[in-house]
Amino acid sequence: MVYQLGEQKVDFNNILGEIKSSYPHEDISLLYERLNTDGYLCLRQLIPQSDVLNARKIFYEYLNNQDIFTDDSTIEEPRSENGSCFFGGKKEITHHPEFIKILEHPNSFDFFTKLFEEPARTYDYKWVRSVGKNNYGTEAHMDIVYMGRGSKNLLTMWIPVGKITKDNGPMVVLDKSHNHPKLKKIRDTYGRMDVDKDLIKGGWFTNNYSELSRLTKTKWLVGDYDPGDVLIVNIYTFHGSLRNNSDKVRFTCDVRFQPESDSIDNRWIGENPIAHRDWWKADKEGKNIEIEKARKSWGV
Ligand SMILES: O=C(O)CCC(=O)C(=O)O
Repeated sequence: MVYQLGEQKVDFNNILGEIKSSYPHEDISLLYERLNTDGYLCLRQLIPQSDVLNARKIFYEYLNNQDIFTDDSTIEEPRSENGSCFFGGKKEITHHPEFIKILEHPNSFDFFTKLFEEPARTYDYKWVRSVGKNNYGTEAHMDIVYMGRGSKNLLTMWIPVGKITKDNGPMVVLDKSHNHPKLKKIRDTYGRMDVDKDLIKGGWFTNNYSELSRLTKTKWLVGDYDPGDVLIVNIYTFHGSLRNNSDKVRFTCDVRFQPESDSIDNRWIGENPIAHRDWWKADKEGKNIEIEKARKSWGV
């Protein structure tokens, strides 16, 4: 089967691999080890399926009210000519009680409290996304460049809002990339960048995923997801998304967790977080610089 990763068409066995599954009932020290070794955890059935499907219903109705879908759409198979919408910080959807239920589920707090060996805290800001056909969620990046002013123990949790198969454009993670020795120079340059200060367009490192798999000799891992499954990544783990090769719109949301006693990136907390205010303003004014130019100056 052929997939599209960034600008490239790729054979599954070429630079893609199957993601390793983990389960919430496994021993927490084992899961901690696995996260630290692989840079990610694909936790199956962390959140009750019924809660995820309730959020899906709300999101479907919300988008349907904006005439996003074609007439033959159903909640199981939403179709659209241009179904990609980014709802970062859009509280009418991110803070809808059915979304908050899955974004801040007690099962997640229990899990992260065990993992951190102390109470867990989450940003007030949340992200909800839909991705239409022929489109993709993100290019290859590390989350530190967007949220690196606080805890370095911050973890991203990506939540499929419904079933997501490989042809529906799921997230991909570069195996063991969070501390890979071949990526040290990239961590020491790109990984120290702050999009709101350095004003780099997009913030993505590359849309050429194979340059990173060639450099590290590791694969981009991907899976098929049922409602209730989640993917957790370290802030230095390279991740991105497969292109949505299906005609079904992909629904997801993402949320951050960190140890409560660690310092927190204040762009993401409070009633109305400032988020990327400075970066977005610079973008409107055409002041953000291209990543290619920044990479040249960093020598990576
Ligand atoms: O939704 C996606 O495919 C990627 C999301 C992502 O990059 C993130 O949550 O940090």
